[in-house]
Amino acid sequence: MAVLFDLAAADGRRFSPHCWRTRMALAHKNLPCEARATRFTEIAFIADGHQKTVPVLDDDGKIVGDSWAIAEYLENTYPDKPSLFGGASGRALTLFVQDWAIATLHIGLINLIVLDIFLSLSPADKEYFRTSREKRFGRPLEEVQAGREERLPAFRQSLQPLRMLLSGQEWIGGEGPLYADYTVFAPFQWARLVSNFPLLEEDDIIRAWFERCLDLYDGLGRKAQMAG
Ligand SMILES: N[C@@H](CCC(=O)N[C@@H](CS)C(=O)NCC(=O)O)C(=O)O
Repeated sequence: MAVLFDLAAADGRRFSPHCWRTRMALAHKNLPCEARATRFTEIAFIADGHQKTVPVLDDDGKIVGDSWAIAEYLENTYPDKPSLFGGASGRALTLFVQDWAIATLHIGLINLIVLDIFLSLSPADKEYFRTSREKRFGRPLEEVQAGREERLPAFRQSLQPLRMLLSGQEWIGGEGPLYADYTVFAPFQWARLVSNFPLLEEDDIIRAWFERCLDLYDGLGRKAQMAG
């Protein structure tokens, strides 16, 4: 069975957005995997020792790092299984969706939940995460997250293109979910798993789509352990 090296919090919660894309992609392709708990401070010891980030897939000895490279590997290696992109044009358009998700969701969310992420980590990871992220932000994690209530309306407003799309179709992929859905699902799942901060209003159409994503593949996303 394939092994997916999957970022884990102190209590085993799997919260990484990049890893969630890959978890969903493997399920979409109907490929069973062992999602192996990996801490930030254990990434350097994965497989060949050359990996800097997770997810990393070990597919019967074939090591692939980077979520996009893994998606392409799965699409090319298992062409008879359900397509992740829906063809060459779909693959090209998915890159835009992924870029939007990173620029709008990952960047928007990290400022709202970075301290919650830190609090979920194991002691060794806490030290690594605080040092590396405070270097990146140039200030303490507490300050980055402070005042998030005031920034929430702008974050919600930034999701308008997604709302407009979902008002006319059930999935970003159209009639069924595709990798594009998973790239957008993953950062919301990240927030759900480490934080209790209410990101979306109760009646936000994005919520209904997110709930549909949580139900996919026998509730793979929903079964994941939540923030306590
Ligand atoms: N481009 C990579 C990015 C993966 C990534 O940044 N993963 C984070 C966890 S969500 C990580 O492993 N970070 C390692 C670190 O910060 O040292 C991908 O899409 O897989």
